[in-house]
Amino acid sequence: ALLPNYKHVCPFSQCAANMAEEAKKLAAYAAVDNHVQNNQVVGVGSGSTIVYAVDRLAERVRQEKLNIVCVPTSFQARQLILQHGLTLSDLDRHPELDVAIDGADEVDGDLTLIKGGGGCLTQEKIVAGCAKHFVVIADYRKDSKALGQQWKKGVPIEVIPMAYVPVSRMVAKRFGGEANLRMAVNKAGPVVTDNSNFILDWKFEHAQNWKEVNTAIKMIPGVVETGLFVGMAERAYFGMEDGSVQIRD
Ligand code: ABF
Repeated sequence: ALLPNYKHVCPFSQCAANMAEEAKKLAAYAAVDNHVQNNQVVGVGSGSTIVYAVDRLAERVRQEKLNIVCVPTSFQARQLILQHGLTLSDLDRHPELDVAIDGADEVDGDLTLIKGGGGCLTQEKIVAGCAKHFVVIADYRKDSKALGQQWKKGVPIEVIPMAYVPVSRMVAKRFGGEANLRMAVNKAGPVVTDNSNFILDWKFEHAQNWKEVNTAIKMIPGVVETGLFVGMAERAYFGMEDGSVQIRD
């Protein structure tokens, strides 16, 4: 069921937050309804939008008695799958997925993505790369003409811990801007990924050829993966402020 209309009962900031949540839900439900069928292996992304997708997936599995196997992209996704009583698998048993559904931090007009705001970019990219179809779900705030217009925190780069200083220096020297070690919220230490690595957030200064930049950054010793997803997403669903869903192919 749709959330109630909050426009007249809450202060503006709360309205905006509720609107964004409703938009996430609309996108997630549309993607699950359009792309998941019986007897499929489904990649489950990470973040807050994917929570709605897993809700819908579990609902459909229950109601339609679907046989669905889920492959997670993170510890969070694994927990979500288990909490919803869905069938958990992995790439050992299911190296080929029918579809992967995931959120994003920013989606440009070419379906190039910035992902990894939640730090799960490497497993997300691996799972997306194993899927026949990779579908993105997002609210209207992620929709962008050019990367950097919406997501201001930079491109996440997962690095082997001992290499974070040289990688940071090389990225800044070669591509401009600065690449800063992501710290835990309490600043007590660096954020550590599910793969026991660190994250650099590269704040770039201008638009670049993202395919070339992605390849070049990945060649730097110590880089595990980047949050640039180029040529991977086949379709994006955006939940909009007016309650509609926009599709980008
Ligand atoms: C993951 O979660 C990411 O790669 C991205 O960083 C984030 C999007 O989160 P949300 O859905 O909470 O905006 O998919």
